[in-house]
Amino acid sequence: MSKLRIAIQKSGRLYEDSVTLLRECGIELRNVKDRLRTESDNFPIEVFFLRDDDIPQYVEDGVADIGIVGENVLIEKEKTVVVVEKLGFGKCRLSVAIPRSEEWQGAASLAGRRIATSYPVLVGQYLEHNGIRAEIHEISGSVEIAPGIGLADVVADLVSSGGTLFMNGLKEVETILQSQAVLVRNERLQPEQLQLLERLLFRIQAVKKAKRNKYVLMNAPNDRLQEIIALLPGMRSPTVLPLAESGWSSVHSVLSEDEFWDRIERLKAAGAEGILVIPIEKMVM
Ligand code: PRT
Ligand code: ZN
Repeated sequence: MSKLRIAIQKSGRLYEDSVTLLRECGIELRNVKDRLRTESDNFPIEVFFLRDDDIPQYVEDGVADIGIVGENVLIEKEKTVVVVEKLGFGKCRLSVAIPRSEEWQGAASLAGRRIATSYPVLVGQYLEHNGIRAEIHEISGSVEIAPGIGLADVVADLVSSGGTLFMNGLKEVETILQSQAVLVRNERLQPEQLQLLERLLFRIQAVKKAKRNKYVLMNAPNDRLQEIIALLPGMRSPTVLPLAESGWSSVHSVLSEDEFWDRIERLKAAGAEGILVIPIEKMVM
């Protein structure tokens, strides 16, 4: 039977989240430690563990059918693959940072300066877009120390908390790219692989949706029921069950993250009591 071959990071910031996502999709992987490839007993998938930088190439070449990689790496590598889904982890941004003592007057401040970065393509595009000429120094790691040791004047590096820049006397002044991990696929997948990808994607979307939603239960006085139900969206409509105590009902529904606190406050104000909030594992619509 044919398999779906997926490339994920071997170790590093995307590894844990990538393996966890597959597990949450019900895909059990045989011992993943220190392996270059592994398979699953309960889904026709083969996993290749690679350096993140190599993933776009593997997927473009069709050595892997699909892959999980940061948008920053994907764009930098300029490979032709199809982005299937944003995965919501590995979030960071590629930013310009300058010594804290310097003033920033927009991209023009970079004219004629030496910029250290691991992302020469992205930085080159940014400079071109702004009509600025500057010198790009490509270095593969520890970009943040470049100004301190006189290798460059400024940097363009990945940032998440900003702590690394701060500790190196730098300040973030401009974002070139917002990035997160994405699922990518080869442009010309075989029908069997496309079908397997559809199955995987269906599961990924159910997992993502579940994370954005909570299951809520509450007790509601029957005379306020209409008001309370009106505050709850639910998958179709809320479930209402009578409580043992007359005059009260138990109301069950699903609330999304972005409206959660606002709704809870309004439900309380409408007379709901004993509100329980429960995480959802999967959500299939
Ligand atoms: O060995 P391999 O080549 O596979 O891994 P790698 O060392 O090239 O990459 P890795 O594991 O560091 O990162 C993989 C991907 O994670 C990146 O390509 C991004 O898409 C994503 N990501 C998310 C990050 C960060 N957040 C991040 N903070 N990648 C790197 N960083 C670095 C940042 O450059 C800084 O030096 O982490 C440091 C700490 O960041 P602060 O701002 O929190 O201090
Ligand atoms: Zn890398």
